[in-house]
Amino acid sequence: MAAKSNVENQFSFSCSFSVQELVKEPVKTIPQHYVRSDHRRPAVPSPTGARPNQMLPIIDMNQLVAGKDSDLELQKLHSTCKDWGFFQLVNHGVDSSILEKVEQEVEGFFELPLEEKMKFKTREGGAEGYGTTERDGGKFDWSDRFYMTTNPVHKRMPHLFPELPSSLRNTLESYILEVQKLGEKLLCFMAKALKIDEKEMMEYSEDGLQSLRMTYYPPCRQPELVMGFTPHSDSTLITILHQLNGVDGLHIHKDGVWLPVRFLPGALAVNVGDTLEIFSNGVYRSIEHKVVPNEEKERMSVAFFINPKFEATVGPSPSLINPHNPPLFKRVSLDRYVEGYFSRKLNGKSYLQQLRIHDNGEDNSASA
Ligand SMILES: O=C(O)CCC(=O)C(=O)O
Repeated sequence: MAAKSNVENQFSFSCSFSVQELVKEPVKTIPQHYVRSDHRRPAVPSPTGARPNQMLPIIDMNQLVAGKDSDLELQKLHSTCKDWGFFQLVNHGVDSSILEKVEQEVEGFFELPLEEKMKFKTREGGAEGYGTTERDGGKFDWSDRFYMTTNPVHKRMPHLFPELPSSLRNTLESYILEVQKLGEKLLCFMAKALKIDEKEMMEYSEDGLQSLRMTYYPPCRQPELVMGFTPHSDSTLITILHQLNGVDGLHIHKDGVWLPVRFLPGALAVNVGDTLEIFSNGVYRSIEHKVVPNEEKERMSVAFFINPKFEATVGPSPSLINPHNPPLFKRVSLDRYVEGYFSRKLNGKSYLQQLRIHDNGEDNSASA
């Protein structure tokens, strides 16, 4: 058999590193390392039996802050975090010009030649940087990502955020300031609804660990065979998601079924993460979600992850715990919690289950 030429080698290397590169050539057969085993495939509704995507519940930030029915809106926020763990936020205060700029800049980043993007590639054993992600069973998600810590600023990897093209970096800096403010406000409203002192919530989360992921999902002719993003819940307090170009694809796991969801143009999606489920002692629920690629269109998103501060202990809020409401989760330092999350392959809510205290009341946090 003839040896592969350099060009062929280069092409197969690029394709194994980037799905975006792979689809630049017409893909006749989806490579096996993207094809999920039968029980891990997304259930994609057939076009004839397709149900319209479910509209996520809407929370109006203006109503929460100053509306005449702000108590009602707070109640709605509370019940949505309990029942859905996912909502879309309107009148969120992030200027539409910033949202549009983020869209342009992130799109511009993914359009860069591969060798430019490879300067940011994920390093051996690390979680941060640019690349595709291997999942359980050696399969890869049908997406390219760029994940990085953004706060505390001294935890930013010197070869990632500071080295981004300056217009992307400046745009992300402006966006981050906006979503940080928004996240703080939302967490305070959630604390209020949970009857936790807002000061306690602020002390827990202010200037906390924050990170950002930009994801590019190329179109896929056979979306039923692949996974754009493997089912998972976020390890965060909350995540704020900007679906950049209005192409749907997010599915959430609610009441035992996967629901494809859609948002209003300009809305931001917010979801409860595992640490908030733990902090609220199980009152709020983090929600498993996944992404199924679109058959014809590319999809892009930016997720902003808000976590407790580094010195914090992940555990139920002390002000919620009493003899009638014992802790449902173990306590573990944020460092160990994050390390545990990233050292496992993503698998739905399995990490959260590990932190659950069993019926015998045992709190063996050393094993978490
Ligand atoms: O792209 C999306 O809609 C979801 C992304 C996501 O779940 C993540 O980045 O953790």
